[in-house]
Amino acid sequence: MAEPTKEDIAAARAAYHPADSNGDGKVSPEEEAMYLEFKRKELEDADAMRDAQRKMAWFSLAGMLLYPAIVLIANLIGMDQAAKILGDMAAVYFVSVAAIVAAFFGAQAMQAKPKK
Ligand SMILES: [Ca+2]
Repeated sequence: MAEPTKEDIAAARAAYHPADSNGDGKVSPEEEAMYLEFKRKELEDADAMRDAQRKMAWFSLAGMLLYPAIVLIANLIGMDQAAKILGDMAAVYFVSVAAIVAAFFGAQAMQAKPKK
């Protein structure tokens, strides 16, 4: 059997439509409706993901900024053990949260760049 030429591949690509799920070369109204529904879901998912990431970044940032205050409060209300544990955890906690926040803003910056 002959190998498909570049022209064959180009023709197959041109005939292909992502909405044509049964591959008959036509997009029926059902296929179109399904395709649009699928696209809508995709957009909703991407939107929900962005919201979740944004919430997570803000939550991390708030935790980072409130951390010293929480240590102080624990100390003031006499929870010395809690204050000590929080103090011991601080190094790991700050690095982890900084990584989360950096990853979030890094991803945002990458997405903002136009695709080549
Ligand atoms: Ca079809």
